[in-house]
Amino acid sequence: MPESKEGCRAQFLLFYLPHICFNVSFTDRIDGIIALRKRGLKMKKQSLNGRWMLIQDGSSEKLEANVPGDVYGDLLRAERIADPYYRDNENSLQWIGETGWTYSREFGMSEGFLSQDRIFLRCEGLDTLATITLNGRILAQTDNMFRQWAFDVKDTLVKGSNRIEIHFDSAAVYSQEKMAERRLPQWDQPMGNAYIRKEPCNFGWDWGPCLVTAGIWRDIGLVAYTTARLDDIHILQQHRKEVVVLKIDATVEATQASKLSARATVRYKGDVVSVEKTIKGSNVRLPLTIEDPELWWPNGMGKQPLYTVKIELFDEHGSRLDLQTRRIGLRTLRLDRHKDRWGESFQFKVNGVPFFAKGANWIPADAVLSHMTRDRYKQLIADCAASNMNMLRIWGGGIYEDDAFYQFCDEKGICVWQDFVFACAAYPTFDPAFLKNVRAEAEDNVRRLRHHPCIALWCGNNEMEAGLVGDAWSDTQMSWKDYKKLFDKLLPDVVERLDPQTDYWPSSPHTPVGDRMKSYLPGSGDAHLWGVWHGQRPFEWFRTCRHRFNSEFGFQSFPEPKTVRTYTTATDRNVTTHVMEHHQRSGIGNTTIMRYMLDWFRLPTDFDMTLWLSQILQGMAIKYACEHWRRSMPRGMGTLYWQLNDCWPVASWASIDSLGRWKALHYMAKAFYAPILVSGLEDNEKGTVEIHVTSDLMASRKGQMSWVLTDVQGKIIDQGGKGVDIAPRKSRRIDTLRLKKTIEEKGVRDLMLWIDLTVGGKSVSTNFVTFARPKHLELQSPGITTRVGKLKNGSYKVSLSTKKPALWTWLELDNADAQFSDNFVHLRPGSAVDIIAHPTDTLSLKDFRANLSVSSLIDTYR
Ligand code: BMA
Repeated sequence: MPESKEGCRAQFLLFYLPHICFNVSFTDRIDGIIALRKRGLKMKKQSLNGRWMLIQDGSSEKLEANVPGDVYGDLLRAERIADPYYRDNENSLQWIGETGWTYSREFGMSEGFLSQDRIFLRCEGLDTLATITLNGRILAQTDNMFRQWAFDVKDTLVKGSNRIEIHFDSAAVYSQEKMAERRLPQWDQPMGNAYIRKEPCNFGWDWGPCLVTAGIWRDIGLVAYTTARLDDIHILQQHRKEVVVLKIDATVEATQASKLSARATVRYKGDVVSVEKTIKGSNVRLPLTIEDPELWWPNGMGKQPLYTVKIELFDEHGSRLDLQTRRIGLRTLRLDRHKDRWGESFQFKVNGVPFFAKGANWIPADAVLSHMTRDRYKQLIADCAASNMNMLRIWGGGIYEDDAFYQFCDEKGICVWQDFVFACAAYPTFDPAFLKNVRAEAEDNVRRLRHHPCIALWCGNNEMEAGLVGDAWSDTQMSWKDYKKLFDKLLPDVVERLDPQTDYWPSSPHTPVGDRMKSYLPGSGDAHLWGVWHGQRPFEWFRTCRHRFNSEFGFQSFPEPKTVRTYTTATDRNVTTHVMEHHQRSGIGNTTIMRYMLDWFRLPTDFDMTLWLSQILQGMAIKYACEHWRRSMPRGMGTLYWQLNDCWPVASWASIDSLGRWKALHYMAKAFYAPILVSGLEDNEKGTVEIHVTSDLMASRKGQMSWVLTDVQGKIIDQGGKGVDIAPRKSRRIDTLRLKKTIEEKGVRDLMLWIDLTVGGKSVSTNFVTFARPKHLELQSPGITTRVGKLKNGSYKVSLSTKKPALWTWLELDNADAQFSDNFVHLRPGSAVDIIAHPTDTLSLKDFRANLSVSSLIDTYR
C-alpha cells in the first residue's frame, strides 16, 4: 500500500475520531480504533546487502562479492582459491589475511528517502579494521567486529547514484605489529590477537585453522526517519502468583518536538494485551499484565511458549513512525549461589526451580562464518535438544552468535551461558581506548540479546583467571589491577545496568572465595577439569572430582571415515601422516588419543576402525565424567563438556563433526543426559556395584530396575531387580549388588553387568558395567541379525538381535547419511534393540539395505 494513501486515510479517521487521546488504557477496548490507524511505517529502510565488488589491495581485478559475507566466502564462490579445509591448503592461503581488501558498490537514492529528517548508515557487523567512504568522503574508521555502527549520512548522500566503499586493513599484520611493540601473554592460539576486537579463533586455535578474513559480515543498510524513532527496547519481567507483569521500556530518539505515543502489544496464541502511553521526554515505560502466564522452561522441564511483544511509535496524527518486535519467554532464570555444607552452590534456577545443567561448549560452527546458514544453526540446536541437553556455553574465543542461534535456543529450551569474547590471553586493559571500545561492544550485545529467554548468564572471559593473571604484568601474565578494570568493573556494570535480571560471572573457571588464583577449588564456583586429556590422567580420575559446576572437560576423537575422506587422499589415511596431523591442532593430539586407546582397547586393525574406535573411547571418557557428576547432584549441578561442534573437519573434542555428523559421543550423551538415568558404579576391590538413579524430571515416577549379570558369552550368571520410587530432581543410590564371590570365581574378565530401568513398562535408561578394561574381555563373534523395515515417514526401523554380546554396536550408511534414534548400543543375547534411522535424503529400502553396515567392538580388531 503506498505510504501517502495510507497516511491520508489515517488522518481522515483521526479527524473524525477526536476522542483518541493517548492516555494509558488497557486497550483491547480501543483495539478496533487503533486498527484503523495507518498500517504502514514512516521509518524507511534501504538494504545495502547483496552484490558488491571486491578488490585486493594492489590489484585491479574485481571480484563479485556477497554481503553479508567475507573475503574467504567470496574467493571460494569465485573459485579463486582452493578449499581451505582440504589437506593442508590452509597453509597456502595465509596471504588472504595478510593483505587489505576493498568492498564497494553503487546504490540509488530517491528524493523521498533523502527528504527525511535523519538518515543513518547502519552496519550490524564489520570485520574488522574498516575505513568507510561514501561518495568520496571518509565517513568513519572502525575497529571492532562485534559492534553495531550507525553513521549520520544525510549530508553525504545525493539523489540518484551513490557510491560506498569499505576498505579493510589486514588484521593479521596489525596484530603482529602490536604484538611486536608489546607482547601480550596468551595460550592455545598460534598468533597474538588480543589487541584487536575480532573473533579470536579466526587466527587459529587448538581445534581450528588460521583463516584470517575480513568483510561486511552482518547486514548493512540505510535507515531514514522523520520526527522520531524507537532507539532501544528493554523488557523486564516481574513474576507474581498467576501473573507476570512486563515492564517495557522504550527509548525514543526525536528530531523535532512532537506529541508522540507508544503502544506495546503482547500476543500469545489468540490472546492480545496492549497498553498505550504518551511519551514525555525520551523514555516511556509501558507496563503490561499477563494473567495466567504460560511459563518458559528449559528442555526436559516443560514447554517453551514464546510471546510476541510489539512496540509501536505514533506521531500526533496517529501515523506509525516505527515498529519493533521481540519474542520473549516468561521465566525467571538466575544463577543461585548460597552457602551450603560443601561451600557455595553454583546452580541455575528457572522459575525458582533449581536444575542440573546438561550440555556442552559451543564454538563458531564454521571457520568461514559466512558459510553458516539458518538451517545449520537450526539443526545443531535441534541436535542438542535431541540429546537431552538444556544448556550451551558460548565460549569466549569465538563470537557473539547470530540472532538465529538464540532464536532456536529459545524455541528448543537450550539455555545459553554467554561468555564475553575474551579467551586465553591477556588484554590491553591498560589502554583507556581499548576499554571504551569494549564497553560499547558489551552494550551492543547485551542490548541485542537480553530479551531472549535462553540467556542464562553473562560471563566475563574464558580461562584468564586460570593462570593468565598475576601480581604484575610479566611475560606470562597480566596484572590483577588491569584485569579487574574490565572483568570486575566494566562488564558487570554494563550487565547490571542493561540486563539486571541476568547474572554476571567474571570468568570461567572462577572460584569466588579465597585466593582467586586457585580457580580449581572444588567447593564453589565453576571448574574446567582437564586432568583427563591435557593432564593425561586416567578416565577414573573424573570420579575423584567433586566440583560444583563443570563447565569444561573433554576428550578428543577423529571424525568418522566419510568426513575424513573429504579432506584426505588415500595415501593420507594413516593417523600419523602430515595431513592427518595437520587436521589435529592440539599439540599432544593424535598421540594422546592413541595412548588412551591402548589403555582401554585392542589395537585396531585399520585406519577406519581407528577412527571409529577413537569415537567410542571419547564417548566412554565423557560418560565417566557426566554420570559421576549427575550422581553427585545437588553438590554438582552442571556438566558442559568440551565441545559440542567443529568449525572444519578435524580431530577434536567435538561430539558433532563439522559436517553435522554425530560422533559416538553425541549418541552416548543422549543416554547419559537422559531425563532419568540409571548408572552403575563398580568397585572391584569391594566386589560391589552401586546402582544409582538420577532424575531431572519435575514429578516423581515409579520405576522398575532390573539387572542381569552374564559372562562374555552372554550366559546369565545371576539377575535381580527392584521397584524404585524415582523422586523428582534427585539422585540416589537405589541398590548395591554384592558380587565379590562371583568375581573371585569367574574373574573380572569374564563378567558383564546389564542394567535396565523401566517406567510404565517402557525402558527409559539402560547401562552397562564391566570389571575389566574392554581390551581384556575375550569377546566372541556376536552373530548379529539385522532386520530392516520401512516406516511411513521415509524412516527405517532397524531391529538388531545377537547370539553373543556385541559391545558398542553401530550402524553406518556408506553413501548416505542418517540420524539414528540410538547408536553405539550394547547388544545382549535374548534382548533385541530397535533403532530408527532418519536418512538425510530420501533413500529406497533397497538402497538403505545396500548401504547399511552394522559393526561392533570386535570388528575394530579382528
Ligand atoms: C579449553 C578451551 C579452549 C580449548 C580447549 C581445549 O580450556 O577454553 O581454549 O580449545 O580447552 O584445549
